[in-house]
Amino acid sequence: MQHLLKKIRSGQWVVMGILNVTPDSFSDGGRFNQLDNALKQALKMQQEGAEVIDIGGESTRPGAVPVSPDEELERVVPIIEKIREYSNVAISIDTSKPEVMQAAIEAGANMVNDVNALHADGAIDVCAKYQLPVCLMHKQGAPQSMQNNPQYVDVVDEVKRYLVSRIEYCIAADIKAENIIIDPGFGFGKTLENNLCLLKEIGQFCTLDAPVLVGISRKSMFGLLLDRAVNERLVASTSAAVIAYQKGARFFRVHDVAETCDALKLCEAVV
Ligand code: YH5
Repeated sequence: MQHLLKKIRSGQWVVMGILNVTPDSFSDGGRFNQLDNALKQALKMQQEGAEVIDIGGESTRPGAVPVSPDEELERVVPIIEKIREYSNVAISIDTSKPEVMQAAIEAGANMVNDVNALHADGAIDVCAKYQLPVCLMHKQGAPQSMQNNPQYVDVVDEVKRYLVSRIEYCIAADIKAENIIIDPGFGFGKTLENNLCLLKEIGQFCTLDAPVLVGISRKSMFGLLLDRAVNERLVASTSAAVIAYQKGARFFRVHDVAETCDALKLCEAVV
């Protein structure tokens, strides 16, 4: 995984494919719940160009119901083990729970993706112990209520300050600066206007000296802007990735791996 961060720092892009293993997965419709389907989906995304597979066992979509650590573990660990049997693709564990981070890492995960930016008790200790890359994401409020009434004076400034403070928190806990990835958290306690503003100004995050991960794929902002259902947001999602690339972002968390890789190859060819 560290080689991928080097790749990003040298200016090349990396795509992370999303693998949801929640029964209520919003855009996979729970179809990939079975182990074999999850494996097939992971290998397909790898073949299409994903260099990281992000595995999440708890839905973080607005209004989602929280799950226990045990239930989340039972969803993600068998899938990580299964993928490891067949592939060396880097695996990211999308969780906020230290127990899940630990078990996922022991099962073969190479990176922690925490939408809660290591706020949970013990989360930072697990990350410091294993010295793996960790993605720190901004959100305002809890998933259950975050979209009710997001409020910012200056969304870019506030998100930037938050991420800088989380980077400092990690450094103080002996997490190496080179292992820290930052993410403005599109859709997490943000209005459509906030999300568009963050996309427009994503270049400001790229100056913070950490790789910037963009997770905008199929999100509700496209539904609001275009009146498109989740499965009709491919063009907007890919276009947003291109915009972010042109402003300096190099790490993309997406559902549609092949299409995003095509678009990014084009971006890279236009120099
Ligand atoms: C992210 O941005 N997002 S889970 C609602 C949607 C579509 C997609 C209704 N984990 C991020 O993908 N991790 C999630 O339409 C993430 N950055 C990082 N680092 C939510 C999600 C989604 C929600």
